[in-house]
Amino acid sequence: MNSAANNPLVIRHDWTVEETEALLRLPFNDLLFRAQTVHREYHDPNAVQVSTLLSIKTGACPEDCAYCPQSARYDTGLERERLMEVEAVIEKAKAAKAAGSDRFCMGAAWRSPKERDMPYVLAMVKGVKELGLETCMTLGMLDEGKANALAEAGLDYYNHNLDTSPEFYGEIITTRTYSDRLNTLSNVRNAGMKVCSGGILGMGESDKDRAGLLVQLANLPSHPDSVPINQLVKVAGTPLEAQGDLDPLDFIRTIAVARIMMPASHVRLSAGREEMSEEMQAMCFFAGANSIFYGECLLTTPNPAANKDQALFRKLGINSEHRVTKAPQELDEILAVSAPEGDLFYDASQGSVQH
Ligand code: SAM
Ligand code: DTB
Ligand code: SF4
Repeated sequence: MNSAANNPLVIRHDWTVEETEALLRLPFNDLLFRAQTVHREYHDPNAVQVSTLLSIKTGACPEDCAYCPQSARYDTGLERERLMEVEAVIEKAKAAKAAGSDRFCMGAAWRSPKERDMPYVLAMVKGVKELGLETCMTLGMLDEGKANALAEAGLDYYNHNLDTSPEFYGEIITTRTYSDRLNTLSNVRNAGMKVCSGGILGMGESDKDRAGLLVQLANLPSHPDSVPINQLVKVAGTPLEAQGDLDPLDFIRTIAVARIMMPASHVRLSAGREEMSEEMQAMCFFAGANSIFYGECLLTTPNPAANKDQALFRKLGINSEHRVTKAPQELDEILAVSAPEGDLFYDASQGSVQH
């Protein structure tokens, strides 16, 4: 091991699968202590970034991702929908902002966006950005041209997950390769957008596969700004519908190791929260998760209701991140456009719920 490997606070890009597996196997308390120590060096321990998802084009996807309710190959009873109208997307973004979200993520069930879709998608980016929200999209694979067009329109983040280790990947998806995914991430990075990339746990992968995924993410030329860790949502009709349950402690361990390996990134406790207890989510935050999807729906499956998340934040003394990072006049603007009847997130520094 070199000296950088001995300093847990250094940003590294030379992780090995073996040392990552060793981190995953640490005694639980040692692992969580280490993750929390790193977390506090790089982040406010009581701030969580809040994103809202919207499916702008649902179902009938040509890909065969074994976890996905939107693949045309599986009968999941999902009603397919065309690309939404730009105005309807802006209305949803306004509602997300009023509910206290600070990033709006738009997802499409595409292999990659078609040329004819681009004008609409670019108009969505511009319109959502004008509301003062951060923008994120996940539209499938991007070539250089489309990545540049999205960046020029002002898209802040692009989500494209590696999903699992290179070794396990072929068990889950056959219609696009691991290097296709790495190429898209490289096009996104080169276009100057922030990268959001992570994976899914609970698909039958081994500890070594979890380590393999984290190594791929942490050894990218720069760490993804945002790392979503999803727990598989088992959807009837998909090949993974009867997959056995993941041990919650293994999920928390993986969050902790992601935090240690990518100290400055936002690690998102993503899909699967609907099945998690408050205690488990609290453990995930302690292990270093500092971002969530907020709002009653992920893309097509349920997520905890907004008031449940507000109550959880209040119990844990957690603030939505924009409250602590935005300049005071910006915060005033946010409060001014918020629906007066809706509780915003608890502001722990004030000790009361903000209206
Ligand atoms: N079609 C685009 C793509 O695959 O890049 C964008 C949308 S896709 C639904 C975005 C991500 O959602 C997937 O890469 C996967 O990691 C996650 N996802 C999809 N279905 C899921 C499920 N049932 N449980 C957990 N995560 C899921
Ligand atoms: C990510 O990693 N998780 C989100 C987002 N990126 C696009 C999607 C989760 C989807 C869960 C299944 C569904 O709701 O369709
Ligand atoms: Fe299509 Fe994306 Fe679902 Fe795969 S994850 S089937 S690419 S929508």
